[in-house]
Amino acid sequence: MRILVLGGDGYCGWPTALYLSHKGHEVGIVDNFFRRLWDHELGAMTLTPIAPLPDRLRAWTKVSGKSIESFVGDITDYEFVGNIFKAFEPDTVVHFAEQRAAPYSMIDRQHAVFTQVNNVVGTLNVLFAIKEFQPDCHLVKLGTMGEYGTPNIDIEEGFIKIQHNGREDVLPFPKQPGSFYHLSKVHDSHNIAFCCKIWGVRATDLNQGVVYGTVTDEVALHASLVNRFDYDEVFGTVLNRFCVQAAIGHPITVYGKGGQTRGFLDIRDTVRCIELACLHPAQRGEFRVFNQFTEQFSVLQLARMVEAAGKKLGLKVTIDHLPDPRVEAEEHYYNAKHTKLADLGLSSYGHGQRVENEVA
Ligand code: NAD
Ligand code: USQ
Repeated sequence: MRILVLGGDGYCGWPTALYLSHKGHEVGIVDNFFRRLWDHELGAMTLTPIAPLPDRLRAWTKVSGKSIESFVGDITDYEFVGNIFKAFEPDTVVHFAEQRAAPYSMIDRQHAVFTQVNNVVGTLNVLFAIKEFQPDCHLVKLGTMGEYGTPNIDIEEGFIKIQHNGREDVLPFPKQPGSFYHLSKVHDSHNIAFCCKIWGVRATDLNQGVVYGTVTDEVALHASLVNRFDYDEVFGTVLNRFCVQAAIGHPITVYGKGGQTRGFLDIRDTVRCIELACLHPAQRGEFRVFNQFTEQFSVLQLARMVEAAGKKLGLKVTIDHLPDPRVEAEEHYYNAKHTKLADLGLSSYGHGQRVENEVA
């Protein structure tokens, strides 16, 4: 397949591009290096020293004998997006290219507006480019489990059967996102579903849980292929942060009671989920939603697991409960379905574990 990876210089996009290239697909990467710029803005840095994209691509060609084309530019610029579609003619577009940190989107008005404009306009441009230049192209879009929030009922994969006043319908699952970032994903989902309906676009919305880890088989092949690993309080996700805290002797920063429960997956599963979605495309006009995670943990359970793992390594790990800087339920019911990717053949690297929320 000819697969265009938007956001291919990022944490999930880079290992995905390499995995797809390794599997024999023709891969193109699109990125404008916003993510590297936000590090400068925040005074933060990936723990692993990532190489510039041209060096990464040269290293990949050297170790694999395969080449990945790159297109540097901003997907909120429609002319740029249109030109890439004309040049690359993708069968599939995998869209990672968004501002993805909830805390970044909550800094102030400017960051909230930036996040929503960047994410919503970028996705709209991709949808219009599919309609104008490549109507049969399958859009594989990264959404988030956080679109659903934490309702007091089981979370379905995208849709729920509802009976109301004696009538029945299958409707989009209610969305209760917890940040301007998560809201941008809800807006995207609505726009994508609408374009599937009116133009016959084929799309898969992958509601991904929190990703952990950094190494995949491909990024391990050469020092210049190393993936980014964020641990700062804005872009660092919870398990990655806890591991770094344990390693340096910093108390683990559990926000509030730690009963916040989320779906998680190993980065090696992210890349496999994406290929599965590409290989089994949605039908013309179909808007599919897959919940993309393999394990479910509360924040406190993660802290305890990291504490136990640290102990085995001879580290003295302590756990702190800090006031929660976010507005979120610290104790809640959580049971999210995630069978559709498994039905397509996903066998996970994770523990496949569903641990009940011990605080709740
Ligand atoms: P990331 O920030 O590391 O990568 C995103 C990439 O997109 C960056 O390289 C950035 O420069 C690029 N980008 C952003 N805006 C762009 C624009 N307007 N034009 C061109 N390039 C642009 O993020 P990530 O962790 O790799 O996440 C990728 C996607 O997966 C995001 O959509 C995110 O919401 C979703 N996701 C991530 C996680 C996670 O735990 N990391 C979990 C669930 C969903
Ligand atoms: N948390 C702590 N301590 C920390 C950091 C986080 O207790 O030091 C808690 C948060 O309060 C939250 C949970 O851990 O309850 C998860 O936070 P996170 O920063 O790891 O993840 P989140 O903000 O939800 O965002 C991340 C990605 C985002 C993706 C989302 C998937 O940054 O791109 O959409 O995970 S999901 O959580 O399923 O929405």
